[in-house]
Amino acid sequence: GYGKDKRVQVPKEIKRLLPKRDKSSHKGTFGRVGIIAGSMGMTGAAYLSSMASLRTGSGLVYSIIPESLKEILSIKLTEAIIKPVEDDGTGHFTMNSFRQIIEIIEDMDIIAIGPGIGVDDQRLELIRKILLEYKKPVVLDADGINLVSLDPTILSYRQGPTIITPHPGELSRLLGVSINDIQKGREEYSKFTSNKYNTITVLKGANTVVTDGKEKIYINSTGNPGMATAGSGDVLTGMITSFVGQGMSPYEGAVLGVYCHGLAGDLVSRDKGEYGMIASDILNNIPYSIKNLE
Ligand code: NPW
Ligand code: AMP
Ligand code: MG
Repeated sequence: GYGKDKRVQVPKEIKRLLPKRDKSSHKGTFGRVGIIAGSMGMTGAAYLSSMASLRTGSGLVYSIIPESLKEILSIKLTEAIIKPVEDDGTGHFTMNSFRQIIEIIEDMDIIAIGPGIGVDDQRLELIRKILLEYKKPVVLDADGINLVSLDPTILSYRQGPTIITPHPGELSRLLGVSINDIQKGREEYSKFTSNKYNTITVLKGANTVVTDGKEKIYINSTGNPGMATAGSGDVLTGMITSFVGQGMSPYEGAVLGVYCHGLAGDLVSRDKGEYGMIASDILNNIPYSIKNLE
């Protein structure tokens, strides 16, 4: 059968990271996650990250989006709860989105912020206020990283854990170091970022690095170049957010997210090869990926 072709050996150090599910658990047990994502033209980023959280086992996923996008995303997202917030009229978050967002995320165990939100001054002020007010774990990705790069001191004031998931281009913007230099010192720049900004850092690309900047560092072995495709990182964001929202520590949730995301990509590659792989294929293989650890 289909599921049987998806079996692989997983190292026991990875397997033991996946929490066992208690028989008496209910959806509240598996975390409420808030995904702040999307803008006009980038509804896919909100779709992929929200669905990835659901596919990774979150009990409740709240997709917090600019209100102009609510019709399209209500159709695309069946299981996520849609939380449209006031936008600028063109499908982008503004400062005016703040009051509603902060009220919604009060009840969340974790938020992700950034996929496909775009960059401007209004959104810089918005993310500054959210990161200051919200004290629980945050996964910061994509335009969330690009915004914070305009004033990195924002990160220094954060209370509560931050997991940052840059690709080399995004880390280059944050640190003001060339992509070339970052690629030549991936582990060193990842540790530097964690120490400077008090983050768990996930530097993406072949052999993704995860580190707390202190004694913990993990170099990933799963994944393949077929994953260099639009939206692939948005899927990872949803996965890490989900694992940490289910109670894993930020570091272990990031490691497990990175491992299972790469494995999902490897399962796609076995089946379809690398050329035709799209992010939705990775998303749809999350269950088969995680099943190898259950
Ligand atoms: P180059 O020039 O290609 O060689 P951006 P983005 C570099 C959303 N999306 N190794 C790259 O280098 C995202 O969530 C929405 C080395 C270039 O300089 C974001 O919010 C989609 N270099 C937003 O779009 C689908 C690397 O980084 C720069 C590298 C913009 O995100 C697509 C590009 O970075 C997308 O996910 C590597 N491994 N990886 C949707 N359907 O809604 C990247 N670079 O300008 O931040 O652009 O990553 O596309
Ligand atoms: P993003 O650039 O944000 O869409 O993220 C791309 C995702 O695909 C990250 O998780 C990368 O680690 C992964 N990826 C991209 N290229 C490769 C590669 N050559 N080998 C393994 N993983 C890759
Ligand atoms: Mg990305």
